[in-house]
Amino acid sequence: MSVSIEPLIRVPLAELQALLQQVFQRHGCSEAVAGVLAANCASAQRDGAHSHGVFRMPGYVSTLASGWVDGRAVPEVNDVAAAFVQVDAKGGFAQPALAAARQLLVQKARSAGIAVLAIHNSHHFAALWPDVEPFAEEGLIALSVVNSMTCVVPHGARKPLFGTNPIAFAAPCAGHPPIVFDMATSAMAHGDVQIAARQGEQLPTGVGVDAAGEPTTDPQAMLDGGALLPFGGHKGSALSMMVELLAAGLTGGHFSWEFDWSQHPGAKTPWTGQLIIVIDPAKSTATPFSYRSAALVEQMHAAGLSRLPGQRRFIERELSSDRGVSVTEVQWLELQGMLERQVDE
Ligand code: NDP
Ligand code: PYC
Repeated sequence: MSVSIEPLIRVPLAELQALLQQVFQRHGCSEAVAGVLAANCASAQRDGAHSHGVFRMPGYVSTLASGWVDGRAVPEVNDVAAAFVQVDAKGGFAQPALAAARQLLVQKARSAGIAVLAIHNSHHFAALWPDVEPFAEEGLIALSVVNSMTCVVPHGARKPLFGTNPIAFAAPCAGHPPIVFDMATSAMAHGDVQIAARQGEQLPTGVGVDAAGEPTTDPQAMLDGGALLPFGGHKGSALSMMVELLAAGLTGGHFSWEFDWSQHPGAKTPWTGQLIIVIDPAKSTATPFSYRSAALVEQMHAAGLSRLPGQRRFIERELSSDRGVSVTEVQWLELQGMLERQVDE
């Protein structure tokens, strides 16, 4: 879904990232946290992942202003077992927690063949692919899940309970970019529903329900007391349940319904948990994995596939590198404004 039909400007990635870093610091993040979040948000914008790029900045800023998240948190990394790392994000963002534990996680994965990173007490407000793609770039396979905030009705239930709960996967592929997918287990990401509402668009049936629990195509009705549905009926619902179990049940983070942000007006970032599993395919005695994944990709193309998951982003990335990252004029001005003042979303 495109973010807007407003006039666009094109900005070098480094310039956008530097501005985002300043905004995060201006609104209470430490330099280290601001650096990680700015890189994440700029890369989403670069790749055309609009629901989790610059669009998210007002939400980050209002959340920081509300005192709901600690932008200066220093994560505590615990080496709990041969293949298990735990991080207490200390009420800060999940990405700096991953950054703090990453070296140990990779070391364990390369030694044991597999390693788990369990993050809790963390806020994740971003796309998930930036958390897994770099592992594939260094030859590893990575799978991550994060739960969000109650807004999805489990299949067969009457009330929302689950979050939009994405699953992201990345694997190396010889002679090709990594194979990466990243998908909400809801029929649509909450961010895309917000964008549709702002643009006055209608959504397909099966995406969500209104406040009375009746099917609706109106995104605003889904946001105003309504809810989303899992993708694929009972199948997406089972995956969403799995995400709750792994990202919250296993890590010690909050389930999507377990936190109460009502005393923090402006808070938008889910206070939950995240799990990352990293596998070193070099430990397999079979044909090197990246050749096997390349064989699969080639057969998929031979079967008529025109596009792989992740491919749209890689094409956008190339365009951004040639022409600069697209940002609407309004967003650019808003970012400048965020350097001057607090923002209410
Ligand atoms: P999409 O439905 O847009 O895409 C899901 C995946 O399918 C992507 O890997 C995408 O690749 C791929 N894809 C899309 N269309 C095709 C196609 N025609 N053929 C092959 N592959 C295709 O994503 P969602 O709306 O489900 O999620 C959007 C973002 O929201 C994600 O980054 C997710 O992490 C984020 N999110 C974050 C949450 C959080 O709590 N932090 C909660 C929920 C969502 P490509 O990228 O190349 O288009
Ligand atoms: O788009 O569903 C979403 C989402 C939730 C938290 C961050 N993004």
